[in-house]
Amino acid sequence: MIQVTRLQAWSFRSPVAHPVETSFGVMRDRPAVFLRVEDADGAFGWGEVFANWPASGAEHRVNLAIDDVAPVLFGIAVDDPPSAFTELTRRLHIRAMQCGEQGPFAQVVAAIDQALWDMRARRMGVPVAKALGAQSVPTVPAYASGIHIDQAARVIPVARSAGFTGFKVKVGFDTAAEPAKMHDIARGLQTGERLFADANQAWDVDSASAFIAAVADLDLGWIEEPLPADAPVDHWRQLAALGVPLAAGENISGHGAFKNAIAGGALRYVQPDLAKWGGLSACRDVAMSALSASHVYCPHFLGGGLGLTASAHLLAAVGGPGLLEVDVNPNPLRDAFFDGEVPVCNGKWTLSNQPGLGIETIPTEIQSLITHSREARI
Ligand code: SMN
Ligand code: MG
Repeated sequence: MIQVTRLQAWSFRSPVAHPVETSFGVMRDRPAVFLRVEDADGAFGWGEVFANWPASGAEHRVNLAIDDVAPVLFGIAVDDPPSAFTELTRRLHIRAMQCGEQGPFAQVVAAIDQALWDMRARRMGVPVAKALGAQSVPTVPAYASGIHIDQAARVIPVARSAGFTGFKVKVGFDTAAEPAKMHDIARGLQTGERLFADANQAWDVDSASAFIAAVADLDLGWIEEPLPADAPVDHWRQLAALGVPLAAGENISGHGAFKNAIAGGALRYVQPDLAKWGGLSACRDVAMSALSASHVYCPHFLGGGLGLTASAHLLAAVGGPGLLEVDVNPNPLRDAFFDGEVPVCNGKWTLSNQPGLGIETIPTEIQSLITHSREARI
């Protein structure tokens, strides 16, 4: 039986020249939380915990991982990551509910799951994608994300020169003005390029319907979270009937909720975030369910280089026409893992063929951005 005998956790914060604005809030720095598991043989694995929100959440997740999760993690077998994910979730369920912190607990468990797969794949001597079932480690399609609609004219050319051919624009700030802006952006696209929109849950069904009707001629790849993730399924279906593909998933958590979302039939693109819930094990289940229901799995991810790499490996493993989300806002906690520039060319992300996630240690250049670090040993 393999057990984790050591858990390390670090939080980071990178200052940003320009806040990342969404319709629900502003990120005034770029946070991240990385975890490292190790077993008695010294085998190790890395994972990333969602830490974008709340603003002070990163350091709390480090403490949660060490004080609340590590003691339980040390007591379970981790030979099989999906079984470990299920058992860890089960054993932490009451404690997470008792403190009303189901989200942060799920996010820490998700990172541990990524790390257990990284450790397992290293033991196997194969990339995580292959340990998850990929026959080869291909490139995966990728698109540029995090582009504020009012910055698109500046950012899209930069993203294009970085190798992207798809661009997701943030909307929901000034809904009445945005359809015209979307038409301007679309006119500036080159042949073969795709445009997407992300409202971050900003609208109700009436304002979402108005926006969708006003951009219906643009052949958008999808409109993401036009409604709150928990809006009634008939509101989602009402929007889907307008004919523009809908996407959601970053704010859906749990096997049951994803099963209902897929069965609801309104989503064409299903976007679980392996750092928010599920890790590789459960998000792989969701991805396979989406594909078998003729939907498309597109991993949501917006954070550091660890979780982005894990998302690329999961997309490579499950396949399908989905796209990897790559935030193009400045973030050294992402870029340091790729020698300063993400590996995208002609709209494709190239995965490392190294064992595991191909990441050995925290890049030197971001170690000065550590805000809190702790460890626990068995
Ligand atoms: C998003 C979420 C949080 C911060 C920035 C962007 C967006 C995404 O929903 O899909 O990345
Ligand atoms: Mg989104």
